[in-house]
Amino acid sequence: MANRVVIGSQWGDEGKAKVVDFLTLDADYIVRFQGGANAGHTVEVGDKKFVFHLIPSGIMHPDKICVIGNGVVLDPIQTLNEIADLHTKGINPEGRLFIANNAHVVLPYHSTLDRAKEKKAGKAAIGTTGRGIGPCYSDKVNRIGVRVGDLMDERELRPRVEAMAKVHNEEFKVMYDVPEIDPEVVIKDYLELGQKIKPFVADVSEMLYKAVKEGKRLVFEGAQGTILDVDQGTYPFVTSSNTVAGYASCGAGIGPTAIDQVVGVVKAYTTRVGNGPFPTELLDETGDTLRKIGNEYGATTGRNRRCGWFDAPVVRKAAVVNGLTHLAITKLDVLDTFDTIKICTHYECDGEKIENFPNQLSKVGRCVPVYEEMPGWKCDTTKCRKLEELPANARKYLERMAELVGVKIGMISIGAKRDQSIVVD
Ligand code: 2SA
Ligand code: MG
Repeated sequence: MANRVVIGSQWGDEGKAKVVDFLTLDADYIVRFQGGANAGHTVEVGDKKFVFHLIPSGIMHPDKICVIGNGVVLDPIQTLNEIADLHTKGINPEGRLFIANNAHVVLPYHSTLDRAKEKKAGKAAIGTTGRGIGPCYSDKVNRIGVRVGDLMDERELRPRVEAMAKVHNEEFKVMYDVPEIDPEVVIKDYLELGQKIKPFVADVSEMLYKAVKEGKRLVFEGAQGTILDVDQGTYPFVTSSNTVAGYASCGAGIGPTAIDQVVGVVKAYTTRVGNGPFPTELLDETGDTLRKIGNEYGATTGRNRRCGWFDAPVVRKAAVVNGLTHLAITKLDVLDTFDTIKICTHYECDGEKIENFPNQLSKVGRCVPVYEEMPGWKCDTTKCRKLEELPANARKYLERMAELVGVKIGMISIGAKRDQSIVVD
């Protein structure tokens, strides 16, 4: 049985949670490896809707173990809120939720700084979620961060917070006009929070190493998407972590040999939330229709998602940088009522044909999408459960996507519910 990484192949919100939930059915461990509470993972089971930001959605399955790896930036307050919320829904995560003791902690000043920086940037703002993700990862690589394991021991926490507060108060406070940090307050508050999350804190890599040796099945749940990756995306309009499959290894503290398959989740069209270039964006009625039918509003911030046609160069890039073995196509049903559907097969830029999404921002901005038009299928696909049950035009659309990307389709989703899934052999 394969260990799989599930990755967003576009700009996030591809429906990863639905695919992860489905693949979780035959997995033992579900592992988050990057990002933080900027993620918004929505799962519908029966008539209940669950939105997760930090805790892997696999927690809904009572026999699964959920892991938050060292690559995640963890806000303990948000984590405790999610744990409390799970209890109200009759789910007890104790004994099967584990948080890496070397994951970095998002402190309140990180979100304050995130928002202050965005405000100061004005028109150049990234359009972040304001959850403090960038400042927390900055502190991590700047070697002034606080880690989850530090919260359990004042001897660890005090020097970390004092170092962080010193830099913050001498530099950021002045640059961004944000309040001063009192290290004593942070130490007191976070030692208390540390006691509350203590039952969940573990040496996660050791645990996963054993699990792999015992032949347990792992699903690594990516957050955001490939084109938001800090190296591969539309830099600087990206998130502050590596969102690609390779980071599952770094961010969970396991070797890359543990990974067998990489599933790229692909929305049947494209969306983006936040600023930055988006070649196939539709700023017209068609874009509004996609947003309405697809319910394209941010799960974390409620922001309108920008909508556009399927963009093959974007997903081709995802195939390349993630080594995708399968595609999982989601939200195909959103296109059910369209007369015709456009596919961007490649771009034209400075007189050149471009098939792979460029790394240079201004070049992306100059790319003009070249479209192919396909007839719609104009019928309800939400009740289809087999590939053969899909209308011929829908199958042709899927085939064309797979052909342009060069990766086979393993799964198709035609609705938010768990059973609205088609497995392709
Ligand atoms: P940040 O907050 O520093 O990570 O923001 C940097 C960029 O990354 C984008 N980003 C996202 N894009 C799509 N979905 C995300 N999660 C939420 C959701 C977003 C929401 O599931 O809908 O609710 O608004 C997510 N998280 C980060 C962000 O828009 C910036 O472009
Ligand atoms: Mg999301």
